[in-house]
Amino acid sequence: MASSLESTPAPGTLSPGSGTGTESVEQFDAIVIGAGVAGLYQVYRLRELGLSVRGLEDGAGVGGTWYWNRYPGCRFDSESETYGYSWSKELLEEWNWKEHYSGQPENEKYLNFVADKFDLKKHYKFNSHVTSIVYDERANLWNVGTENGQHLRAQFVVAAVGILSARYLPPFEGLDTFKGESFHTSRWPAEKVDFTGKRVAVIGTGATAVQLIPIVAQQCKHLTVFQRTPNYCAPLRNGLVSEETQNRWKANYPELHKMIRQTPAAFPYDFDRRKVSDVDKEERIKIYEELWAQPGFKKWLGNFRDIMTDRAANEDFAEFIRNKIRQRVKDPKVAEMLVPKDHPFGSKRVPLETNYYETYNRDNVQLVSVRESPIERITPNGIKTSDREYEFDVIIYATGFDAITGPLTRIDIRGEGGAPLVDHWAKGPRTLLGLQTAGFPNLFIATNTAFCNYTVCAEAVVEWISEAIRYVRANNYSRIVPTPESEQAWVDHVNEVGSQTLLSGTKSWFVGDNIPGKAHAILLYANTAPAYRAKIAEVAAKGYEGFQLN
Ligand code: NA7
Repeated sequence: MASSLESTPAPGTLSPGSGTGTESVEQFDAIVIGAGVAGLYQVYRLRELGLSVRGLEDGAGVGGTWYWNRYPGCRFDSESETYGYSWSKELLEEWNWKEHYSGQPENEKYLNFVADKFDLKKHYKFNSHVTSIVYDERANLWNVGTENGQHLRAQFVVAAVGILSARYLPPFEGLDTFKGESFHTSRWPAEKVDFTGKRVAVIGTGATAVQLIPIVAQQCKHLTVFQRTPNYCAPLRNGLVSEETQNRWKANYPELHKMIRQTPAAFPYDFDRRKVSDVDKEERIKIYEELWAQPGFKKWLGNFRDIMTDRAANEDFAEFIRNKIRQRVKDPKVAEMLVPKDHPFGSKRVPLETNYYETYNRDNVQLVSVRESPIERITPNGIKTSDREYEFDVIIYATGFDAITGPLTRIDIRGEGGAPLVDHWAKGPRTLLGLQTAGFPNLFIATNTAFCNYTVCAEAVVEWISEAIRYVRANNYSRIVPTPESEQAWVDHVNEVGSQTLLSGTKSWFVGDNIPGKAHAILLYANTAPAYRAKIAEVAAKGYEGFQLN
């Protein structure tokens, strides 16, 4: 049975730390976990500082998100020219993006191109699933263990583990009994999956499923989509990049990078300065239609400025989208099932789509609401809901991730006094600036947890961490760690900022509510990206205010 469900541990479980390999211990100045967007750049920067660096990567190659998520239709929802690294002029000159919203195969190629160009692969051990990171207080070193028995030590550890890398597989009863093929979208096989003549189920209708569903529907005999919560999906409007556009980007990258560093979420558009109520209904509809015709997230992040903070303003645009859905889906009953009513627009990540709604007009596609008839179990032949049993050849779990905290809490991380990170974070993540945690000296988190186009803020985070490590070494300190007071102040600030937006009141991975039993806490810093970058720069400029150096 082909399956992508066997290779990773079940949610919440820790892999065994013991291995079968060598007992010898390798020592480095720094260990970087992950070979994705942040990890590759982190290895590059630390090497530039003259540190000995070892990268550890779970996958067999570089790419992170763009290595694992190989499902049909997987692509950027960010504009390609904004997602690429900005730190190498030569790289910007050499790389050509093929599509405005580049697809996974090309994105994986890009990160391989970067890794080869800067000779980064030689620093990595691949197929190295990190299971433990334990602080040795006396030696001021971290012991890092992998599933295959590697044991390494380093003064600094940078966890560039991504925010959406710990897959979530709902603990459905009978999961292992299914006789057909089953896949989680984030552990998709490298070989092409052939759907010809097959009856396929997709569970989930988040950003991943919305990319996948229209493509699988065209290839399979019959597709059944199991939906719990309908989303406000908006047209991606992808296209090929012309030579002229490519050349224009190349000639203007400095200006583009400067511009996206000033917008709220580092995309090439800003919120309208006006509030919804500043403009009369007729004019508003005209503006909404114009936004709708634009590619990417502009309908979300280029909308009126109160759309994410004022429920009534939000409702005005939400109703506009609901009507778009109703216009696109022929069967009014199915259309109404696809119309979101229980949460504000944009309070969950907005899925961007190509022919998503039209897919439900196909004869071979059926939509099942698991709110009305919940999934009771997976059976040898398919899926049993409270209504009936459905038979399938393939089940696709597009059920998301234990976002942001999961990639760290699934590793056995222990800091000062042997204290487990999982306990310290029991009520939600506790960090200073998303970068470090009190009680875990010299352990850095190189993920972008700002509300920000991923690469843009990941670069800022990597640069901040690199400079902090340089500063520690140059000034003959041995450790940097947040004080408990400054960590508490940051947690309070993150909660305060989050509570002023519509994000905190909606069940989603932004607040941990997609995982049963996970603490409800705002996981992203919901301030603007420029405010985040200014804050981390200010802290560094003040000699790492709030951090203890000794
Ligand atoms: P998401 O956005 O978390 O979507 C997961 C989907 O799976 C969502 O529709 C969930 O419904 C559904 N789900 C989860 N558990 C169940 C159970 N038990 N039964 C039925 N349906 C379930 O993950 P994605 O991979 O789509 O996207 C993650 C991010 O990756 C995305 O935001 C982009 O940034 C890229 P729910 O909405 O929770 O009711």
